[in-house]
Amino acid sequence: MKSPEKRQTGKLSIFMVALASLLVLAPGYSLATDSVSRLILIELGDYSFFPNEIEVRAGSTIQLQLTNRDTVVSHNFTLRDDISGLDINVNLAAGKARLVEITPLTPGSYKFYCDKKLPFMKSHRKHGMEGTLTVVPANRD
Ligand SMILES: [Cu+2]
Repeated sequence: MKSPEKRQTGKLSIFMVALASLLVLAPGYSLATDSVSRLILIELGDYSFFPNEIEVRAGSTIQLQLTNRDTVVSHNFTLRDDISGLDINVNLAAGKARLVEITPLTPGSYKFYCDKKLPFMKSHRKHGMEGTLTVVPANRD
């Protein structure tokens, strides 16, 4: 028959195992905290993006908060690149905002633009509504 003292030790070792698993999990949680996505605010309006230059590190997740500041004109944020796999096309009616999350993996320089165009008019891109997303290698300081 087990003594009460032994049973106590049994419970304690179960507790220790539980504590150990928590400690093993802990680094995972802190990693998750480290990789919290960065929020970048981009305003669309007057045939331009502000800012129109964005730099991100390959493999990190970023959130783009896109806001159309114009009161009448619709715009969009288009970024398509077959090699990098980036494929964004977000339409924004006047005054609207949307949040887009991306994780660019391939270093490079990518053009984003507004592809809106009225018949017989220059496209918004030709008006200058264009910007650059630069993805720098993950290990660069
Ligand atoms: Cu536009």
